Amino acid sequence: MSYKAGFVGLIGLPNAGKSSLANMLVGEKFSIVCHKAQTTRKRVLGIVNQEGLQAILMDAPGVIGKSSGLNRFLQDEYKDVMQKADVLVACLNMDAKSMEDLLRIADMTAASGKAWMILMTKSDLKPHRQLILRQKLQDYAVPILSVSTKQEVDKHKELILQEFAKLLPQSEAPIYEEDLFTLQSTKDWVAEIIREKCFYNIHEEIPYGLAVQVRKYEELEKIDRIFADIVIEKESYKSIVLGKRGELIKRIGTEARKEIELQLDKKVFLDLHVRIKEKWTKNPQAIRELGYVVEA
Ligand SMILES: Nc1nc2c(ncn2[C@@H]2O[C@H](COP(=O)(O)OP(=O)(O)OP(=O)(O)O)[C@@H](O)[C@H]2O)c(=O)[nH]1
Ligand SMILES: [Mg+2]
Repeated sequence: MSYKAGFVGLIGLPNAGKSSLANMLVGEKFSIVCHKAQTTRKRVLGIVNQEGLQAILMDAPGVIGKSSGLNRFLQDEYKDVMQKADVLVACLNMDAKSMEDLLRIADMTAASGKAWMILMTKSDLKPHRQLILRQKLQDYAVPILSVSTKQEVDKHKELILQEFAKLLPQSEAPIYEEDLFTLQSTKDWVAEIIREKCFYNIHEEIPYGLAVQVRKYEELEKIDRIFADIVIEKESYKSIVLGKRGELIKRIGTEARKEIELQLDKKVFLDLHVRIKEKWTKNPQAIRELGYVVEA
């Protein structure tokens, strides 16, 4: 029987539901999700293994038109994902502000010259829009599916994987071991979970200039001891991140710890510390130091 394997790049606007979709397909939460735009920064790889198929999903940042500082990294990162993927999925979210933005994503994906397909994400929202969009997209002559991560998940998953199996290249064998579902290290994953809890709990623009770095990870027999920094770009943000009597950072720590413990199935001690790195999102060297580097 023929075997198919390769990399699938998820391309869409910020907040299009790419990470939610990736988690749904993999069946594990390997990529963080938030209602705020620009949650995903560095690409995260998740692996779906099925009989005759290995799809390596590359969850990328959303497509943005800005190109300085941290935004420059986000732009370089999705472009690199587009280049490295075997198959591209244009994720067109039904709750996007404008239809033109969605058509632009489709055009951009088509222009790559790669095998691709369209997924209309968040299909539980605005059903009327789906019909109009479907008509406008017909000329591309690529598969179009609708998907919601909130309804009929198994059905959607099966249909999408069937399309991947058609589009991905033949391969002699799986590219990665079949019992892996992500290539992210525990340390990086933990930093992402903490960043997700910051995104949910801290308001206004602060999360966009916030990074998390795990300083020390001690794996003991009965407990993992994790020491992490929440890095912000302005001194004046510190009191906001800490909250009254340190209540906010405590809540962030508790939420992150609970999720990490659940996933690792182990007790965790989590120590969070706020560190200020003035204007790091505008400083290319600081951006790199915080791990935002497009891999060669
Ligand atoms: N109604 C509805 N909401 C969804 C669906 N999928 C995702 N969402 C929500 O949409 C928001 C954004 O989801 P993400 O998966 O973080 O989107 P993303 O495209 O990865 O966003 P960035 O990483 O910021 O580019 C979250 O609040 C999700 O809960 C869906 O199928 N239906
Ligand atoms: Mg994302």
